[in-house]
Amino acid sequence: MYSPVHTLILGSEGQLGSELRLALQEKMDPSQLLCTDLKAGGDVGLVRFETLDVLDFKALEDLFERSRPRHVYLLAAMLSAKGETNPHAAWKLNMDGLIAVLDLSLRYGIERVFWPSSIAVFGPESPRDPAVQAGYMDPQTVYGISKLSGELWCRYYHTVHGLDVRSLRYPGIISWRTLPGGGTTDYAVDIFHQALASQQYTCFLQEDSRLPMIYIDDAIRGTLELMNAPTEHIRCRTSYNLGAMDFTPGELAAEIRHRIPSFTIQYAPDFRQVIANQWPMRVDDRKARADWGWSPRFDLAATCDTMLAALSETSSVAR
Ligand code: AKB
Repeated sequence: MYSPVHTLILGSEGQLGSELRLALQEKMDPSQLLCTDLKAGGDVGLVRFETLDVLDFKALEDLFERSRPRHVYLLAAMLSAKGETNPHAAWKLNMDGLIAVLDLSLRYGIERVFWPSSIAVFGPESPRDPAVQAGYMDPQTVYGISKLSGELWCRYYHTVHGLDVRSLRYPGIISWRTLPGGGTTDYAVDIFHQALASQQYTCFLQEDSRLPMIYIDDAIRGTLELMNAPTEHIRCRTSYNLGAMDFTPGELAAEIRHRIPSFTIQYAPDFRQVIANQWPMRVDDRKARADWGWSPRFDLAATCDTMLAALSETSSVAR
């Protein structure tokens, strides 16, 4: 039996969830934070943690009943590349999980819900440079279809039921504490690990494949700024484009080579290239900037400096 908590994170041990947990742990009384995931991840300190499958509706319902959160972050999802290898499982997790959480949030009077969308909502016929906030969308991956459908469900629950659900379309997220799992933008994380471990990397995207990206600190800050913004400032109830930087594997490799001169890269594009070709090169995030003051802080150089310093530090601690 739990006493009520302020914030519930569902999917707290993934790339985004684990960093959000750390950020919230610093900002609030840890006893007010409840985290769940399919399996335990890192050290959660004083934060309460339960293993939970968001597709287990009874368990989810029981969790809402016991913890009565005010804010809920639903971060459990299957990403683009993994989703293409198991489309039905991706659809089930990404859709059924969302609708269950939206229903329970209504029933338990949750004040604010956060759900992540992605640049995967765009497709080959969408404007790519930049992707506009509201335009033609034709996602070709199951992940992208689930994200676009999820955005419409979020807006539906807001319009019809008044649920305060907020969302961001994340670009590729670059972080060092955990590895991303199953995305098309994962190369931009793996490359740093390999650059330090073996000074060489074989990239699954081609040299000139430009994609929008964001450093994790900006992604977390943006998420919390969106969640803390006054309700009347949230004028987009599907999901906000979130821009930070964009680069190609070739440009990222060159930045790494400035810092590790022996670093080399080869290119061996695989099925993820087809996905990357359909995604935007840049995003137009003027709506997020205008509505709730979004402004990124990390560019490519700052991201490289921070990633290499953090990963060098963690590998020297491990030695
Ligand atoms: C992926 O590559 O699938 C994700 C995303 C951009 O949503 N990182």
